[in-house]
Amino acid sequence: MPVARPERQEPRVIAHVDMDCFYVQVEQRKNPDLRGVPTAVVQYNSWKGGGLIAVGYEARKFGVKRSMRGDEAKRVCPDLQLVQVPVARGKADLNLYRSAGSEVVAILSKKGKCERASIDEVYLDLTDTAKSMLLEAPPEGLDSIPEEALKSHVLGLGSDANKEEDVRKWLCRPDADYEEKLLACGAIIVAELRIRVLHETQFTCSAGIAHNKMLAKLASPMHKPAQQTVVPASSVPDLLASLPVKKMKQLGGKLGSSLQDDLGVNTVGDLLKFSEQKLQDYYGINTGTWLWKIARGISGDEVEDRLLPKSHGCGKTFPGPMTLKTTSSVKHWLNQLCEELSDRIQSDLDQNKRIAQTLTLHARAFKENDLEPQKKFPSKSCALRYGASKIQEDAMRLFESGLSEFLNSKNVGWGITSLAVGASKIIDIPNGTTSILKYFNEKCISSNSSDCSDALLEEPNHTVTSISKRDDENPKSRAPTESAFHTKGLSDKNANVKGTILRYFSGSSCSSSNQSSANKIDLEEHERTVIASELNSNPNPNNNWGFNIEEIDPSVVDELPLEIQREIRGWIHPSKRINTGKRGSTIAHYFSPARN
Ligand code: TTP
Repeated sequence: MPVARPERQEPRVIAHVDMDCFYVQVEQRKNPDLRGVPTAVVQYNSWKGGGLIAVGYEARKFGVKRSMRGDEAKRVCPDLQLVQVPVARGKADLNLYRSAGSEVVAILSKKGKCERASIDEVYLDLTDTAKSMLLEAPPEGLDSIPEEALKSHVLGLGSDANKEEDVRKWLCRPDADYEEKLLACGAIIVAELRIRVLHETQFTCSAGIAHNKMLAKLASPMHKPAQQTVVPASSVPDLLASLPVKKMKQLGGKLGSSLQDDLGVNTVGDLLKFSEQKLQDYYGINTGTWLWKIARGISGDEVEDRLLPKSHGCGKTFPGPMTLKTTSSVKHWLNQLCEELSDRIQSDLDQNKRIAQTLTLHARAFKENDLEPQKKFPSKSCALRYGASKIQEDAMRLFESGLSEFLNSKNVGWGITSLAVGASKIIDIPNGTTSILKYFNEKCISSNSSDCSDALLEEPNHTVTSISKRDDENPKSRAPTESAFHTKGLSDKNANVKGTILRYFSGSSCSSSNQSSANKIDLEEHERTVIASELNSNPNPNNNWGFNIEEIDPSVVDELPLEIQREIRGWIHPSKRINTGKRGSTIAHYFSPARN
């Protein structure tokens, strides 16, 4: 359920930039012969000419729509050029589009805090840039206003023959209040950015410029392609009065339906009839307040400083005759999807030092003689283990668990029309974080870094237990895996944990030393999580780790941070044990921040 965030008192200038028919533009840049020609990008399969996923604006004029299949689109527009999405592992390979999106993000992010919201959408917080402009070069003092800015659509300004002149006057009003002056600066900055994007990438984009993310996002598609729309505060009531609730982000689903069915609210403006108290009575305090605020165009959501995606996902649909009807066909396709997911999270790890923690499986399914057709295939998640084979294994188990729930354990025929796997809860690996492994990296370095990191990254979150774990089939990765990370649900916990830490203390699990620094950091991060989880679950205060202290090589202890040395020496010589209860002095405390 949506939650209202506190708004900032200071006015903000936020832009939402959305690329126009993005995949089509990428294909047109690749093949300039397609420019100006009706074009659509199709995810090809033999069923009715494949599904359209992007439609160029020239093709839209002929009535071609994304919901069409290739054959139907060709009937509507015989000259339509259908370009196939690149294929890898039997499914769409979107890398070309992803990196094209990154080119744009690189340009936009130079002007303000930038949040990459999807493959082709970005939020920008331009408040500081707009403030500087207002101080140093306010619009009314400029010799000329960029033409692109003059073409802006300013809501509430009306549209007549003198539109550009009206926009110029609006941008340069000396009597406007500070908030609106900032917005005018924002409009000029965005116009310049869009020109830059076009020059440097050959892509056009559209934008909404407003005082918050919600309004900017509503405005960006209002005038497409290659245009921008500005939302002055005074235009907000009119904008929302006629906006269907379902068009509002977060109101497309059940909440929006409930507003329509239970309260008779059809437009966002209709919400104004209800007091905050009334909305809270219906939907709870948080959501009630959120609804009350969006009805007034108020939203405190901040632009996050994030140039990288929040999650990774890959999916494939199996329409019509392609429907998957056997476990082995599902396994085949899940393996393809998981391989791609694994490649992507691995390169995120290598390039950006980020770890994904949760694996999720989604599917669309039907069953024979269905008496409850509204019942959906349940999405399932578990802790993500790195390494393609482990992801494949876990995804298959998630599928089996979801299928059994979906079928209610009945033995009936079923079909899968779509499969997707996702990696989420992505966290940065803090650079320079002190952790035990930092002190052991030199001793614990695999000769095959990917094997070692695979094993060590195996189970980032022990609390997720929806899937029982088996040892990996790869014997190379099994060695550190089986003892190090199977800490839950095993009877001989000591023996198990002993393997975890003593391997590093004795330096026996790995050898040689050519692992990349990225992988070293991965080891640290993961080990910290594992150790913290062990610490929290072990009740013995004298030996939190639950292994035989006598087996620790004292020379290794010397290399630890002082506070940890003291704690370990306290276990080895309990009589001399210092008080480690003080905040910040225990290993548990030492590692706990990373768990969050
Ligand atoms: P959108 O931004 O939704 O659409 P678009 O850029 O094609 O067109 P518009 O100018 O109307 O914004 O999607 C961005 C890209 O994401 C799109 O080019 C193709 C891809 N996409 C899919 O693959 N499947 C989908 O269902 C949607 C909606 C988009």
